[in-house]
Amino acid sequence: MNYIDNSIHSFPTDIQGTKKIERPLVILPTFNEADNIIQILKAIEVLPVQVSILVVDDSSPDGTAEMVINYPSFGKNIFLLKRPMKSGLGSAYREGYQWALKNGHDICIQMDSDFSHNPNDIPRLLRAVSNGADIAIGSRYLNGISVVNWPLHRLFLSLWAGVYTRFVTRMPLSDPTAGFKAIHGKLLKKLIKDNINSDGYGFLIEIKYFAWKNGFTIKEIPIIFTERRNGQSKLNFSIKVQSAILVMQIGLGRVWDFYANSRFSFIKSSSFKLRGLAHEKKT
Ligand SMILES: Nc1nc2c(ncn2[C@@H]2O[C@H](COP(=O)(O)OP(=O)(O)OP(=O)(O)O)[C@@H](O)[C@H]2O)c(=O)[nH]1
Ligand SMILES: [Mg+2]
Repeated sequence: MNYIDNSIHSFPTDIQGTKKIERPLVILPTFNEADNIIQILKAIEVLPVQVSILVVDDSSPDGTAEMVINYPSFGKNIFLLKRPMKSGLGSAYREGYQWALKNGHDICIQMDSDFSHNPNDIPRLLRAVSNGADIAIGSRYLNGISVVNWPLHRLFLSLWAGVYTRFVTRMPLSDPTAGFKAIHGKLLKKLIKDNINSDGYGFLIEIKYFAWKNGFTIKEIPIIFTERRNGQSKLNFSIKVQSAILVMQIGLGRVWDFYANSRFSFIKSSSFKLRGLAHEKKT
């Protein structure tokens, strides 16, 4: 892994009506986002809240990383974590979180780099965390359906994934597969410490389940989600299947916990760790 890691400057932040957040970091995972990356960097830079940006690029063949390096404010408030090969969205975020903690950021925003997530919603997510949430989730389905320009089959898939995930995990969220989030450093530290480790899109679900299971404060914020502006989706069949399997693993873990905690007290003390998910018992 090659860090292009210039020294970080501190960006005092003042979002109206909130406590001061010292150093928010926006993490932008990219794979072949050359048609979006400059526009999104610009859109984040002009926000009324000052943030640093970390692009986590998996050596995109279309030269996304080179465009970041050549961007005027690269090295001031914009940084690049370049990885040798395409390694999945979940692992991109995990490495982004590790980088954030190492560099003293106390809050992370995670968002797509294709304008499906509107940069203008960043201050609202930050405000929710500043006001006490450990994780603020940009929800597409909190006030009805707020999705623009998606083909019908894509919308049905997303709605079905939400119903399936809610049913299996029992998480009381309107949008359990959402990807737009702000996360407090306290939760980030625990995520890294407990080594949650799914690599793909399932990570977006796993992180919420982890927060919910461990009693962190979750707040959903309504957003409008728009079909990607340029470029191609990376969401393929195998990613969908992997995510469905991860949710099923969570469900099996819940069943195991239920029995371990009730009928089969002789296995009560055992700890059960699925690939990608550490189940903690509440004391
Ligand atoms: N670093 C890295 N980024 C990735 C990887 N896969 C996807 N991304 C990025 O993650 C974000 C979400 O991916 P998308 O392809 O937009 O997936 P999606 O938003 O679920 O699907 P669409 O709505 O169809 O665009 C985008 O910014 C991608 O460039 C990966 O393996 N590594
Ligand atoms: Mg997208």
